[in-house]
Amino acid sequence: MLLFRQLVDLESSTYTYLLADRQTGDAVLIDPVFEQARRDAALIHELGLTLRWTLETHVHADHVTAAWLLRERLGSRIALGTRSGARGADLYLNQDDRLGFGAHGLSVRETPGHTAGCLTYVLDDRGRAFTGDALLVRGCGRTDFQSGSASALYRAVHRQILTLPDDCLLYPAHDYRGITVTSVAEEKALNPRLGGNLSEQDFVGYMQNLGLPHPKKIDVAVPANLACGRPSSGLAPQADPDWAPLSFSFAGFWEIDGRWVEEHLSDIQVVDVRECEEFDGPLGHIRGALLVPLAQLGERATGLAADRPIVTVCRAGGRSAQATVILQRSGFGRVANLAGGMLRWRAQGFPVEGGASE
Ligand SMILES: N[C@@H](CCC(=O)N[C@@H](CS)C(=O)NCC(=O)O)C(=O)O
Ligand SMILES: [Fe+2]
Repeated sequence: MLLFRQLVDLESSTYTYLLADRQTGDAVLIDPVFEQARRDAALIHELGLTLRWTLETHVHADHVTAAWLLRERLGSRIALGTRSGARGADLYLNQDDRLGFGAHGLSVRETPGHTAGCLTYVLDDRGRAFTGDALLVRGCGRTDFQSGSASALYRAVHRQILTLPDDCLLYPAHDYRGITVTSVAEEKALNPRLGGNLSEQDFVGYMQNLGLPHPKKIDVAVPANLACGRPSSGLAPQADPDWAPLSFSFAGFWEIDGRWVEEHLSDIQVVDVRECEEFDGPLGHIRGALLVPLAQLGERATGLAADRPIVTVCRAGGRSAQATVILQRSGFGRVANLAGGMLRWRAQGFPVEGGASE
């Protein structure tokens, strides 16, 4: 069974695709975005997957890839087109190469024109293809920089993409209106630049008159992507909090596990956001925890010490996750949620004050 997720970076309108074999857990990520490395790593971790490869459809001009960051973080390998001109990848891909993940695989079609090194990745069953910026939904990538060529793009799209089965779903690298997917049949009939009866000459004329401004980040993005997204001057990854071994959840919260909390109780403030009767109820509470029911946290936050990190706790870790948001809004930088709340704390055998014995 295939696992498939379409992720978006709203800043650059870039789509990132996660594909994995549900049985083996082997995963690949197409076109990950630098600023989303933490999010993508969290999703991969939470789904129990192993990231084998990051694949680039091309050297992007508008955002930096997360390929290098993910290789550092997760040990994935980097693959992209031989003709991309990028250095530092683990594998350079050419027409008809196949990259497997578990029982699935993606085959490579060279689709130059937006850039010379653009690739389209086609799933084994030809039910889905990832077209990068060669073919967008009712559009296509521009051809006015990075060795672009409108003639080359016209031919590549017609020979390599529109020859796929009519019901093959096409997933682009960008959509600036939030449209997520199209199909070969639709684009063959309805693409206003490349579909219907439009000729190569019609297309070239169209592309010469797009009149688009250059992408805002082109001067940073292209050099960085030619090094597979390796940080350099002017390009630093978001720093992770270093006051404790926190993990970031795909839901967007920083979490901490019970063992570390138990060992560092005297260095932190534990803020329990349950109701009074729960705090004194059968689950008990953590030694030294300060009771501030969630509804009062906003107004009482100013009374918390600013010199010690805060760990929030509740019954199961839900309300306390929201508590981290409230505290961050109130200006606290070092805040984390106790994953699993008192239920997990007790299940792990950590001590409580009050409460009923098991
Ligand atoms: N406003 C965007 C422009 C992005 C852009 O030019 N995107 C390229 C793909 S890298 C493109 O081909 N766009 C096609 C279009 O906008 O029609 C930015 O500054 O990043
Ligand atoms: Fe592009």
